[in-house]
Formats: sequence, C-alpha cells, structure tokens
Amino acid sequence: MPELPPCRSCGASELHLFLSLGDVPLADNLLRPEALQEPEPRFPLDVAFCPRCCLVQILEEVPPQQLFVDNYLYFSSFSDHLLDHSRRHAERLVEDRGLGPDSLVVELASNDGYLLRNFRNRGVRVLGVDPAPAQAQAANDAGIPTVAEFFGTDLAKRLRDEHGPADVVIANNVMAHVPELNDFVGGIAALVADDALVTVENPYVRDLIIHGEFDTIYHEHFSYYSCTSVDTLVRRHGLYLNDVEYFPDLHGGTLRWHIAAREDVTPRASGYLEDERAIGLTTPAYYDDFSRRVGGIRTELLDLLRGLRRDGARIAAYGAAAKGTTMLNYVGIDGDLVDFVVDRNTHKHGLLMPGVHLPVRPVEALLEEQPDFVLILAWNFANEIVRQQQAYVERGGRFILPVPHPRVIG
Ligand code: DWN
Repeated sequence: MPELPPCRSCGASELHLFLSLGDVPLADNLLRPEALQEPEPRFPLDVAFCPRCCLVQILEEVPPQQLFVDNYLYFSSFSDHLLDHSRRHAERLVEDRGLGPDSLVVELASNDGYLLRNFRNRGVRVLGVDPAPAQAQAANDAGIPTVAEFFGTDLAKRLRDEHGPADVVIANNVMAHVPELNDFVGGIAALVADDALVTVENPYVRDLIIHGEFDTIYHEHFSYYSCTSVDTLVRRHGLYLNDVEYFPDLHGGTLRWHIAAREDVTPRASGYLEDERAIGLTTPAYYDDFSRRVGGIRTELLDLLRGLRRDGARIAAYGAAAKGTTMLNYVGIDGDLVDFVVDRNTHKHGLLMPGVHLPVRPVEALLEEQPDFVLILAWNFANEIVRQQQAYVERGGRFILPVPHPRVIG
C-alpha cells in the first residue's frame, strides 16, 4: 500500500486504513444513455481513521468542481421528511434566538433554498451559499439570495464585508463534503458574530459503523464525523462544540452539533465525548471489524437477490441515491438482478445509474410494471417510501432493505 496522505483535519501522518470499496464511479454522476460509449471515470474508495484527531476520511480527493458543479443532480426538496426536519429547525432557531429583519442567517450548501425559505417566510434576512449552479439558480428564482460559489475563508470575509456578521450559520450535510476542512471552518469563524450560533449536521460515524451503513461512503463525503473529531476541528479555529442533538431517523443517524465562538459546553456534549471514549470509537480497533461485516452484507444481499431471481421474481429498486451508487457497484447489482430504479427527482428520470447503468424511471413505474420486490436504496427514507407506495403493497409488492442486514419486509 503506497504511503497514505496526511489527515485532512490535523495533518497527522499515521492514518489507519480500515476499508477498501474498490474503484467506484462518482455517486451522483448519472449518465445520459447517449454517453454510454464514453469512458466513465472510477476512483478508489478507501477509508481511514486518524488516531490523533479521530476523523474518519476517504483517501481520494476528487475535485469538488467535478463532484458538485458538473451535472450535480441532488435537490433537497424531494424528501418530505427532510423538509419537515428543516422547517422545525428553522422555526426553533427563530424562537430561541429572537431572529428578525435585523438578523442574518447564512446557510452553507443551501441547495434549492429548501431550508432558508422558512426563515425568509418569518421575515429574517437570509443568504445561501451553494456552488451547484442549477440548485443555486432554483433558490434565487424562489427569492432566496444565493451565492453560487464554494465556501471558504476568502468568501467568508467578502460576505461579512458585504452583509455584516452572521447571527446564525447553518451547515447541513456539507462539512463532510469539503476537502479543505480547515479553510471551511476558518471561514465559519471569520463570518460569525461574537454571540452567533453555528449548527452543523452530518451523519454520525458511530451509526455508520454500528448499522453497517457502508453505502453512505462515496467520493462526495470526504469525512465522517464523531463528536471528538468535530470538537478537535472547531477548537483549532477558536470555536467550541457546546451541544449535540441526535436524529436517529435522518440519513441513517445524524448529529446536529451546536458550535459557537463562546465556550459553554453542555453536559450533553460532554456526555457524547465521554461515551465515544468509553466505546472505543476514538481508537483504530473500533473500525477493524467493519471491513469483514461489509463483506458479509455484500454476500447476504447477493445471495438474497440471486435466489429471488432464480425463483422467477422481478426486482426493481427505489432511490437513485448517491448511496445507491455505492451499494449497486460494490455489491455488483446490475441488470442481471434488478430491472430499473425509480425516483421522485424528475432531474434523474431517463438517466442511468453510475457504473451499473440501471435506467431511472418515475415512481409510477412500480404500478405499471408491478415488480415482485423493490430494493430500497434510499433506505434512510424507507418509512416515507413504504407509506407512499401502499398501492404497490396492496397489489402484493414487497420491499427489501439492504442494511444493517439484507431482508424482505412487509
Ligand atoms: O450528503 C448527501 C445526502 C444528504 O444526500 C448528499 N451528498 C447527496 C444526497 O445523498 P443521497 O442521494 O444518498 O441522499 P438521499 O436524500 O437519501 O437520496 C434519496 C433519493 O431518493 C433522492 O434521489 C430522492 C429520492 N426519493 C424519492 O424518490 N422518493 C426520496 C424520497 C424521500 C422519496 O419519497
């Protein structure tokens, strides 16, 4: 194994490699059928742990321009659960912090304005930052001022000069997506007012390991966070991890970290840090068994799907999700096992899943074709999806969940 790169947070040179998922295509790079003749880039997907700052991270750095600007198809507004979660977060912040027309709320990776619109509707001044052009345009068209650039310290200083300091900064599912972590967090420190609150949401690496959620590993996600790694990272920039909230039903287990320029660490935050040490999450040994378990999930899922196909079953999949690309390509699920994928995101219809080239169709195809089984690739929204697909179930359709262990439900 060639020498591993330094830790992307603390620069330590002794990263501990614990999982290799092979060469995988870019998770959100769905293909147009006419592009099938062109070479499809694949990149190594290797995961390591930093024993010094506890950051879990992938080793490959695909240029963010290639990940999030060229052909980025993820729009946040296609999940009711996520929209409801975001609305409740915004409303609580407005109440708790007395936000109004003189306040400024900045969201980093604001996508199509799905969250900031809740503040705007309450008369709060907002500003979005998102480099994905189509998403930023959709937000601006919806009246959410959005800067279509990558966030970092330079942009933070420009935004502060132009708009003043931020009273609230929200960074949901973005701090995992930046290769230059210190430039990103340094930018937050430069942007916030002295009494500001920063809330950062990302999937919790503890749940990724415990629930076998290996498919949430893809090149868009450079880092996978624990409270320990977040605490170390923000303190490096004069910020403090003061509180932690846990959302077990969001993206397979999400933490919301409350960060501020003023240290006021709650017992809840201290408890998380102590628990992580107690369960060994701050040591390499915690991750060593993961590779074997992931191999087991692959074997079990292949055996399940091959058995159903041998019995003549027709199988489709639900969710042209980024995680779906990792699942389909690592396990080896192509047209021999699954006929098509359905998704509510209209931007993905008519395209092909990266690597395995399964066609993506509107959700209505489930009733048109009535496959016997549907593998839920967007398992983090399984409850919402099953509720939504009762007509398919009433006709005898059944779902398959891939993690933490492959199984037929319903
Ligand atoms: O970090 C990220 C996570 C938060 O979202 C981004 N890098 C990219 C994206 O990852 P993902 O594509 O795996 O996320 P989702 O939100 O789990 O993808 C769900 C897919 O399923 C989307 O394409 C939308 C679709 N969907 C649907 O068709 N019907 C979702 C729901 C809830 C539905 O009812």
